[in-house]
Amino acid sequence: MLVLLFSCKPEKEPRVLNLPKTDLSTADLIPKPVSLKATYSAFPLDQFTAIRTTPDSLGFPEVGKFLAEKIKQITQLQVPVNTEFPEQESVVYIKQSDSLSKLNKESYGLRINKDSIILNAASAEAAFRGVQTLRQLLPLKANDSIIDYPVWPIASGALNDTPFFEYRGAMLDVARHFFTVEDVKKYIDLLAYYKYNVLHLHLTDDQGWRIEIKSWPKLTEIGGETEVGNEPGGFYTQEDYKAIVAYAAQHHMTIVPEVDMPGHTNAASVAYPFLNGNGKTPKIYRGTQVGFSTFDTRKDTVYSFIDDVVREISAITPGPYFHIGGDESHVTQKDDYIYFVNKVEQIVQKYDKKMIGWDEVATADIDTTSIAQFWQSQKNAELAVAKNLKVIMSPAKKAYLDMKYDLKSEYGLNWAGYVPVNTAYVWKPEAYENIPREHILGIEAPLWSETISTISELEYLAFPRAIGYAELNWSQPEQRDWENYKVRLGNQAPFLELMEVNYYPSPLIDWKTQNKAIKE
Ligand code: TNX
Repeated sequence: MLVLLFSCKPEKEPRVLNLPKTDLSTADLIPKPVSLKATYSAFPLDQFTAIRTTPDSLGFPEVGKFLAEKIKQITQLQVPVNTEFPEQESVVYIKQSDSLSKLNKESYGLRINKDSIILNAASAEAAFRGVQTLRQLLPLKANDSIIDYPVWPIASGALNDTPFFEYRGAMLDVARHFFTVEDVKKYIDLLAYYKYNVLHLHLTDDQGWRIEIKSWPKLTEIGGETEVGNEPGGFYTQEDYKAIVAYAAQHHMTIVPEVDMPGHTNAASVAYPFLNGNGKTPKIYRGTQVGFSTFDTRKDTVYSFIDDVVREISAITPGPYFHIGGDESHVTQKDDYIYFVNKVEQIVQKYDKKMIGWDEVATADIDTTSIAQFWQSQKNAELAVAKNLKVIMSPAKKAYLDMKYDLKSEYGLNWAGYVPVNTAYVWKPEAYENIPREHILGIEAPLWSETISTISELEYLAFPRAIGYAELNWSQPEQRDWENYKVRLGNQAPFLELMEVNYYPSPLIDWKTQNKAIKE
């Protein structure tokens, strides 16, 4: 009956929708935006919605298509992007704004009205961050009582947003256990939803070498075959790595490749024994001890090898960084270590990359353009600051995703203590251990893989803690609040379950789960 009535109406007659009252200020947004004002109405996302973007080559149309794809996954709606069609009634505009680009390259503003959504963004990158906010506002279930077809009402209001830290990272150790391209893509999907912009891949270690180097094929022929335990290992061909880089770029994320040296190099030395500097015959290693391997730092051939490795990886890495590791070189003499880091820094710079190293690299005479990653030693981090380096914050006690949550944790280590969900969230990265705010690029949360070998185990350790680091990285310090965060985190359960994420159902959180096992 209703359908008939509608089809008789003139085409342009506006719909009469019985939109629900909403309150944008109580939305479960993580990270929390800078400012937000509710107008208590709603934008009806439905079969008459369209997306229009700035039609230029700056990447806006791709962001529009990304949004359409994500809307389709939840609603089955095919929202057209930048196409003409007469029936559009509610439009999502994604526009470049020059005034915002003066603020910060990731700043955006969102106006949600009854018939339009306007996402103003400094850049496509900023638009992509704003699209994540929009995704978080999209109800997972349609409202069927508005009109005789499904409508997903989006709470109306206005929101302005900009990141606190510029470097919002996660690290995945694919060396101790290998993770496939598909696994890495799923991790990227989840990180991007929470506005991460960096994924650091720990590609080499004592137990395995995971990236094809064409000029040194045995690295993966031999080093790709092993991992911790008796599992089969694996490696990325350069094409695989490029696919990861491209997928990350579609999500406005940068890949940081790490080749860990001069320690953590047993797998490379097994493949090419001339590299070895610990005086022993290199043998395949499947255990989890650290600190026994080192390159020979005084051989020129070692540096020509490193030159090839850095050159090949840099050529397929569009991001600005190359991570040289540099941690736990316990069997490298101190002067050899300094000599090594200085030489490798020059190689990295020769290929136009900025060097990142674990905090020990601050003991060498490195350049101010290099970056130290604070994982354990406050002394090294302070040394980095004294040398005027920037610092990435990854203190193990707070930010290590491979630390167990508590006594009951199925996976993880505990050498830096237990890191329950509240410990991971309640700290101030901008005021930690005397490192001045101006030196801090942001938090990176490392996930070492000695105890995990599947994507589901990875998810157990990363989620929900990685969501908390997202908020510490993006939101202003005065916006962070454990009691309030806890509620928003509990409300992530339906999304995480829809994405089939095996998150740890921490008893500290009241999970709004659909999953019976967690409810009980
Ligand atoms: C220390 S953190 C390491 C890694 C281990 C990790 C385990 C760092 C720079 N080195 O080699 O995997 O602890 O938590």
